[in-house]
Amino acid sequence: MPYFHEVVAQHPEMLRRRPDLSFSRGSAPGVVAQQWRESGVVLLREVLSPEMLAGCRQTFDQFIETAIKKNGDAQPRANGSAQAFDDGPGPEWANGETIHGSWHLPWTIRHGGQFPVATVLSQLITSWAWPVIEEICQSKDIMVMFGLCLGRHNIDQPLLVGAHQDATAVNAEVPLSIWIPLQEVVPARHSGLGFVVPSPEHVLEAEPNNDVGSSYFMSQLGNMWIPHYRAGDLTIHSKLSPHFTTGYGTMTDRYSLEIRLWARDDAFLKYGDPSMRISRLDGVPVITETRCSPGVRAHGFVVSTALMAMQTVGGLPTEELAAMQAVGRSPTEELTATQAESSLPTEENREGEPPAPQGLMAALRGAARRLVSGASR
Ligand SMILES: O=C(O)CCC(=O)C(=O)O
Ligand SMILES: [Fe+2]
Repeated sequence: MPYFHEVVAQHPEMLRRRPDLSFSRGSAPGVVAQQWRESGVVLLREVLSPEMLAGCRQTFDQFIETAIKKNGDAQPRANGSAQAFDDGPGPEWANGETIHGSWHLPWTIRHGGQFPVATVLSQLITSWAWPVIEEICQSKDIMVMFGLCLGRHNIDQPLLVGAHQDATAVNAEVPLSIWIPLQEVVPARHSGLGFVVPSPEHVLEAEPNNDVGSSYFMSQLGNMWIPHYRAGDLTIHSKLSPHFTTGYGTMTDRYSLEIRLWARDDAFLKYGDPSMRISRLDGVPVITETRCSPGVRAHGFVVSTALMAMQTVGGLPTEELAAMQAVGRSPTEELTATQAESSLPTEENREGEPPAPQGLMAALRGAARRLVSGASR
């Protein structure tokens, strides 16, 4: 079975630019969505700010150094008090990372009061990519399913060729994944992603480890695309798009996020704990609902993400955010739980709602109102 670096050296055409699959600000969302449907993957350029991503990468790296490798000097509670009620890293990392790195649920990746997934999502919903995502989902009412999202630290090891579809490797139902590197990803220098284009329209037969196998890979050499991502670029791949982690053996570090979301639909509610709902209010994307049941230890993250997103869309002044985060850091877990469980009073859910809780949702409501009056000015 061949290694990636050998196959890429023999077939450098895998690295060629694909202008037909690459889009930038100004691309019509309908055109991008159509290409995504036909090919299974699209690259969106210059979506996020490289400076913001560099900060997120640093936070992620500090989390790895202090909470996973445990060779930093951070104390267990140094992450911030309410957030300390959130789950810590999964038990599989008790002895540190593997030689390939590690992967983590979004609410466990935190350091110094920062959640990289919260920061990236806040900018994503105000970016030029958001209308594209809405067009792909064919809805302006989107649910981010946090339990299906991941953050990954990858160490570039030499890898044998292979590929998977998220329909088998992640979830048979969730139609897409958004892959966001927190840095530039240069093929042959950093581990990244590659895709088979166009995507088949069905689930491929896979081995028990979900890999579709090297013979499938070798049969598709003419259809391979390994993009060069600049910091700020992202790809969106469908659940049927065969794709692969590339590995060249350079040992460089790569940090990336996998965001899984779709139109809010009853079929997806089972994946909605914890989750965040983004809808449009007078044309502006706002957080209209958050969900995090008392037993789900992600409240600090959900509260932070919702507040940060509302601040980014312009509805929450900085002072109010600071005050709200102070409330969010209240030492009683129940308080944060109540706040995070409530939802903004949309027309459908206002009835039968308990009295408006003080705190998070009250602030989000105020923010939404301010946005609406601002928008109608
Ligand atoms: O980041 C990686 O190496 C794998 C990511 C992946 O398979 C995905 O986002 O679906
Ligand atoms: Fe995948």
